[in-house]
Amino acid sequence: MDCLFCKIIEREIPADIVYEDDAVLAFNDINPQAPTHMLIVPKQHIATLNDVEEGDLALVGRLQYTAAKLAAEKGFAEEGYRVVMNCNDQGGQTVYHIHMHLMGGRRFTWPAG
Ligand code: DGP
Repeated sequence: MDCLFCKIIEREIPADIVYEDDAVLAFNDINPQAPTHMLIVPKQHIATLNDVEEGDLALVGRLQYTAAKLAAEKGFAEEGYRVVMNCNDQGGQTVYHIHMHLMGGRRFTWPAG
């Protein structure tokens, strides 16, 4: 499968990996939008949020749980942070393997652009 994030998971493409367990991998975004900008991805290939099935719900929850743990490790859990999941073209998705952006270390504005 020609998927960039699957290749990072398989170590075929290098990335700055910050966390790994049996189900998820987290690595620094190549184009950071904040002092800390990580991507948390499931090891299972799921192309978009629209493809999440009922059996994947714990896995998707684990992305959020991992984001909160990493935010605490980075020291910005209390001051706050932003998590984002983009879906399809109009939602801003460019890599078709679901991922949670974890951004911290600056103030974010709303609404998002
Ligand atoms: P999205 O637009 O939501 O699909 O986010 C994709 C993110 O992936 C974007 O912020 C840039 C990041 N990205 C793209 N290619 C690479 C890569 O080769 N390595 C890393 N670490 N991040 C990448």
